[in-house]
Amino acid sequence: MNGGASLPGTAKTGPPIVRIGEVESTNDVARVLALAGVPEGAVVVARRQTRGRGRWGRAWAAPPGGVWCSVLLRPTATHPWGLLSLAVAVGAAEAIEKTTGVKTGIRWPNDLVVDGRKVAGVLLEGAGDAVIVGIGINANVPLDALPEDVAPRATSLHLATGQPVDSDGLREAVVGRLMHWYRIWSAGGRGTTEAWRRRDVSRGTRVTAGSPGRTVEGIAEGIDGDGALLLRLASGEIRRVLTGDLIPASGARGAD
Ligand code: BT5
Repeated sequence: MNGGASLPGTAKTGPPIVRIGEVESTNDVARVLALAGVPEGAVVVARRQTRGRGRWGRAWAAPPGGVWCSVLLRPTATHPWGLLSLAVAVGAAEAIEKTTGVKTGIRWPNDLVVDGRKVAGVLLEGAGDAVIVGIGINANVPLDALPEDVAPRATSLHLATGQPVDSDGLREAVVGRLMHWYRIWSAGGRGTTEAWRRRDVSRGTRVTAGSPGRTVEGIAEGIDGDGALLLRLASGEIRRVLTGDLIPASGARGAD
């Protein structure tokens, strides 16, 4: 199962787990592994990232105390990635709940939210035929270690539970649930949108959706069967938004 890969810090059997102290981004390391032919299921985990990234080239703050990891997948199915990214968010939310007991919601498409604040994010990137799933969770990250503009909208599991979180246990649970939902996605994704909808924290709230420079405002009405956001515009028209973000509309309360 190891595909002959001989990497420092890897497990003896099964896909490797590569542990790194400090790295720019675990997704970059996973990408190198992917292009080198390392098998599906390999995990890269870092204590700290110096150039963690989110979507659209945004920065992801990743000081010590978080779960910063990337999982290498080699999908053979051709189902939309959008659905896979929703499935990953569901899996991560389940793992957080199972490990810490903290009720975790999802803000479209895949922000994980606790008490209205972002606790984790998911980033899917292609690497040849492989897909790298990057997951970042503020497990024990002190909020004052986050940039000033991020901290007020963020939280940590330590803060939510009042006690330190077992980061390794959490990461193992996240990878376990991720692989579970990945298998479901590979088999057609049945049940994914339903599981996602049960965690939807934005439904019924006024939001701005879309990608940078192309936004539209309306009331979030959940997602359709493909995982697209359904937005009710002022005109009453329902607009499908396939990719992008969701932010509370100006003047509106945070999506909690
Ligand atoms: C995400 O992007 O939420 C995806 C984050 C993925 C991070 C993981 S860590 C392991 C792997 N390696 C990487 O380099 N990345 C992945 P997006 O939806 O674009 O959200 C980015 C926004 O979240 C930023 O613009 C900030 O507003 C906010 N943010 C940044 N760091 C944060 C943090 N630690 N906690 C909460 N919010 C944060």
